[in-house]
Amino acid sequence: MSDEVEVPESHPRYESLLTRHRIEAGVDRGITSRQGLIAQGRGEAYDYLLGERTIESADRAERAAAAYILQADHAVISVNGNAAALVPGELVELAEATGADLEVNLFNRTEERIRAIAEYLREHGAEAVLGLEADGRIPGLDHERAKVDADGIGDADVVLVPLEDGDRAEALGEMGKTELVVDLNPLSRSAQVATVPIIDNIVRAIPNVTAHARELADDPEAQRDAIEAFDADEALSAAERAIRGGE
Ligand code: PTJ
Repeated sequence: MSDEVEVPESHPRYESLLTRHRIEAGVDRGITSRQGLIAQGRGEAYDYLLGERTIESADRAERAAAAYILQADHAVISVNGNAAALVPGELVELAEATGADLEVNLFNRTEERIRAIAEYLREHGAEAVLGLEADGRIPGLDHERAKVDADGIGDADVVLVPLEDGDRAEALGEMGKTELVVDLNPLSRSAQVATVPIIDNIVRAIPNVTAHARELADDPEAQRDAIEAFDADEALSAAERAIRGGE
């Protein structure tokens, strides 16, 4: 997939147009679902109101998320069609920097899309991509997202779940897993139930989690501090204030 868009980098909406192009190309390539286009539009509206920047509370969330991943016994980064189209290389880098696994998990699941996403991640340097076995189930979910790899999300104690609806996030929480959610909507159910809600655009969030992880890697005390300093309710309120009031 090419990053080329027909607008110069100096265009004031360049980043936004590039992001749209990636989602569009993701649909053409069979990675992103058509619903992914709608989800992206929804996300963009929140991002616009946030000022298309990483607010301070989101940066603290990204640092806490990095610390949770580093401290995990087994961290898994769940990848859907939007995440794969927008930040394939960045997800691979985060996995490499932290030792986390990558697992494809889809709402609109088809074997074809799972394979296309796994291949796309491998093209971006991933060595192993989970999600094809689907030999585990998340209890209490009656849709396709319940299908996980038993030795992947099934076994994980920490799961990063970008851009999804809330019921799986809730079910993962009930399984006792620590959930790190990336979602531009602070009112979404997945953000509301997350241990760490990251209210930021995934294109900014993932590289920033990786940067924090690199900085925290050899410092367990700083990891503990990052986790202790983070307050999920405060992060949700700060994002809502920023969106509603432009603060
Ligand atoms: O690939 P699949 O089949 O697993 O399907 C993925 C989508 C995203 C289509 C599916 O999970 C879905 O329909 O999600 P929702 O219910 O639309 O929720 C997506 C959430 O992500 C919304 O709250 C959006 O505001 C948010 N969002 C969209 N784009 C971004 C985003 N958050 C962060 N960064 C974005 N770029």
